[in-house]
Amino acid sequence: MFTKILIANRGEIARRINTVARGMGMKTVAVFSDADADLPFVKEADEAVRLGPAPAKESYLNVDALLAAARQTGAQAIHPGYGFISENAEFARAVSEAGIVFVGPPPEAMLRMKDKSEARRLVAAAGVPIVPGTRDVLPDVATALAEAERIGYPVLLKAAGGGGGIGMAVANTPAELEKGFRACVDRARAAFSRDTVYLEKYFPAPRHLEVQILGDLHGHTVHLLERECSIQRRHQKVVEEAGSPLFLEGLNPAVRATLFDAALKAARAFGYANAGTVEFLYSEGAVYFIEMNARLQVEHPVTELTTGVDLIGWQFRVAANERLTFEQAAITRIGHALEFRVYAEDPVKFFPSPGPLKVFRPPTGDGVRLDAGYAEGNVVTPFYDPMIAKLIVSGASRAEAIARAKVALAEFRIEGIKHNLPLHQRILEAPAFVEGRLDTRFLEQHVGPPHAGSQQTKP
Ligand code: MV4
Repeated sequence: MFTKILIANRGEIARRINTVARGMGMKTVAVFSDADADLPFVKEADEAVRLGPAPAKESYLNVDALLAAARQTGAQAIHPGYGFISENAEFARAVSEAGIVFVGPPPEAMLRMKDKSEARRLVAAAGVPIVPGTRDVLPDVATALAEAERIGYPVLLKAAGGGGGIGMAVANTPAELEKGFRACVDRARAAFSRDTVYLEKYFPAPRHLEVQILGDLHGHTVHLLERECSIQRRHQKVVEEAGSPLFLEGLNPAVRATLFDAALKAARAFGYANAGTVEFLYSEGAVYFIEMNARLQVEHPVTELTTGVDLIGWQFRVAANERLTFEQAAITRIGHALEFRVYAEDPVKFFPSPGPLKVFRPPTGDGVRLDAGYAEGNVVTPFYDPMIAKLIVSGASRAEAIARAKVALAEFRIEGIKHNLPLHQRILEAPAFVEGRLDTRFLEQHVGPPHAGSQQTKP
C-alpha cells in the first residue's frame, strides 16, 4: 500500500478520503485554494499545500500546481475525488508519467466513455440495452430529421461531449428539431471540446437508476447493486437512496437482473477498473444505458452503508494493484440508506447562497451520518459547488430510514446562509416519496414551492 497520498479535492470528499487513507496507515497531503485555507479538510490532513487563488482554474483544476504539490511532498498516489480533474484522462496520464499513481480508472477506459455517442456504440455491441436513437453523431439537420422520423417523436438532442444533462434539447416536432439542432450544436461547440450531437427517443418522466461498479487490475469486476437518483432539480441531484424502491421486497426481479447484467457488460466493454457508475433510465418496465461515469460519485455512501463495502478503501487497494478479495455472490444489501444533499442555496430561486455559517449543528442519532465540508464559523464562498454537506441516514428498512431522517432533519440547525433543509422535509412528507413512486419529475409534481412564511435564515 502507499505510504503517502495526495487528495486533489476539497470539502466533504477531501475529508472522507483523508479519514479513510489515515485509517489505512497512509500519510495524507491536502491541497487548497486561498478561499479554503480555514476549512477542516486542510487542518485534518498531515500536510497541506497551497495551490493558488480561489478560482478553480487557478487551483483545483491547475494540473501543474497539483503535480508540483505531489512531487514536492513525495506523494505516491493522487486521489481526485469527484468533479474537478477526476474524469480528466489527460490529467490521469500526466500523473502516471510523473511516476505517481492515479487513484481511478485507466486513462484508456476514461477516453472510451468520454464521447457519449461512441460509448453507446461500444456498449450496444456488448449486448447492453441503450435508449433507441442514432448509431452515429448527426452530420446535418437533414439526417437529424430523417432519423427522428425513424425513432418517433418526441426526441432528445444530446451533445456527444456532454453528459450529466448538459446541452440537451427536446424536440416534439420536425420544426422544433430544426430549431434545436443549430442551438444544440452551437452550445456544444461553446461548452465542450467537440460540437457533435446525436438523437435519442425522449422519455418524459423516467426513473434514474445507477449501478456501482468496482473492478481490479486483474480482470475481476463486480457491481455493488443499484442506487435510485430520480429526485433532482436542474440536473442537480437532491436525494439519493440505496436501494431503489422499484426493487424493494423482491419487486421486479427480472428488471433488476437485466440492470446488473447490463452494468457489468458496460463496465467490461470500457475496460473499466477502480470505482465507477453506470447510469440508466428506467421507463415502463425497461432499462436503458445512458452513460458511464469514471469517478467515485457524490452519493457513494448509500452504497457503502448498505453493502458494507468501503469504496474509497478499495479504490486505494485496486490502485495499488491489489485484487478484490470478494465475489459477486458476497454482495447483498443490508437495510436501506438515504442521502440528502445540503446546499447553500436560495430555496425559492435555487441560486447559490454563500455566506458565514454562523450556526452549524448537525444531528446525531442511530443511523445518522453527516459528511460535511464545513464547520460552524466557516464561510461558504461563491467559488465552488454550493453543496456544503451530505446527511446520510440508514435503517433496517426504508420506513425506518425515513423515520430517522425526519428526526435528523428537524434537529439540524443551520443559520447564516439560506439552505434547502426545508425542501428535504417537504420531500419526506410527500405521499409519492413515502410510496416510492419516483421519477425525474418528482419535485415539480409532488413538492411545491416553500411556504410563504417559512423562514430559512435568521437575521
Ligand atoms: C434522457 C432523459 C429522457 N430521455 N434521455 C439527464 C442527465 C443525463 N445523464 C441524461 N438525462 C436525461 N436523459 C432520454 N432519452 C431524461 C434525462 C433527465 C434526467 C436523467 C437523470 C436524472 C435526472 C434527469 C432529469 C431530467 C432529465
